[in-house]
Amino acid sequence: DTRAMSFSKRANLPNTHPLAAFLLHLIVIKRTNLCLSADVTTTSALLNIAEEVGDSICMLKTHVDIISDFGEKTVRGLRDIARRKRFLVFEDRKFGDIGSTVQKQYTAGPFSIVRWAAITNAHIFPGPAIVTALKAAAADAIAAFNRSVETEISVGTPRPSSDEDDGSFDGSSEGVSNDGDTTKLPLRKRSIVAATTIESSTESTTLERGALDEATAQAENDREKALEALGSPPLARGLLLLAEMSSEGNLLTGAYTQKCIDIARDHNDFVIGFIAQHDLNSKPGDNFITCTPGISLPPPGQEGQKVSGDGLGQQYNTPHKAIVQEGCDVVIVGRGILSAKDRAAEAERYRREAWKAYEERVGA
Ligand code: 5BU
Repeated sequence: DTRAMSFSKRANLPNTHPLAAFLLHLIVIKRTNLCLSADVTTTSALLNIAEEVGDSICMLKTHVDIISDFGEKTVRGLRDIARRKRFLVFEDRKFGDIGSTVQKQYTAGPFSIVRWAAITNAHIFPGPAIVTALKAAAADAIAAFNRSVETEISVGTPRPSSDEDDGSFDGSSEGVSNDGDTTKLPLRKRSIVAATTIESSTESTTLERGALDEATAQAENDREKALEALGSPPLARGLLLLAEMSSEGNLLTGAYTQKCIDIARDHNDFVIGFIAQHDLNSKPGDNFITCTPGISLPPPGQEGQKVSGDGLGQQYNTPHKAIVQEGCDVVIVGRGILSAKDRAAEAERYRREAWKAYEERVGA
């Protein structure tokens, strides 16, 4: 039963996707199961909020199609902050089309999501091919990137040392072209590791896990050391399936939700979890991470007050209800934090509440 299990234990269960394992360890070390929904409309607003609340979150969720000046500056800026503040980037793209189209939407166009978002999400109403198509596109992008790095290594092009590995990669949708621009290849060391990981995943993950266990054990005493031991995120991509929604009258229920779980089980080498309103792990071996939007707290000093909705269909629950009663793992908060006067302090308040609820659930 994953509900009663600590995140570190879950990180070490067999068949845990490397990115999921990384996220679970990161959550434990930073003591945060909070994801910020950074629903802002300019690059500077995005980078400002990421900087302000980065220490309090494990994940930052974007809607890049609302950013009016999205570009290289957005990607690089976010990557730098994520690397420094230690969180994963999740693009809330909600893919929902035939396989061929979602591959292009994932890897091409102005956003090239696969380049910079470790995690994205998809609806399953088009059928399971949406998952296999996105999985194949992610694998291709990573393989193309690794090939270009290998070429580069064999040619012996020197690399700028400031560009360290961080699980993101620059370059075109077809991967990185070896056009001599070394600034486009920020991931040399990690990609060599990742190539090994992809080919012989059992060996390398076992090795890595020993180190990670030590890292999480150290977290209580020395967060910085633990984060250092955790290292960079793996060069891997993960998908969340939309199993349930928070909005009033939504149709993601019953048999539809069940189908989503079946598809996730069939592809747990790519699907790391769900967007859902309650924990959907039910079979032995299930270890999906439940990420839950529609979360809000009454303002400080008005603790008894109920938070209901936004007048546009959104419905809210408290972190305690989502995590303790419903068994959710990561709570996603947008306006609750974004509209606060002191956003860093408010993010900390949400982090504390969500972490306390997790500790209560697992009996820590
Ligand atoms: P809010 O400001 O905390 O209400 O923002 C919630 C975010 O989560 C927002 O970006 C939505 O697009 C997103 N969301 C949601 O609210 N409910 C859902 O069921 C899904 C996504 Br799926």
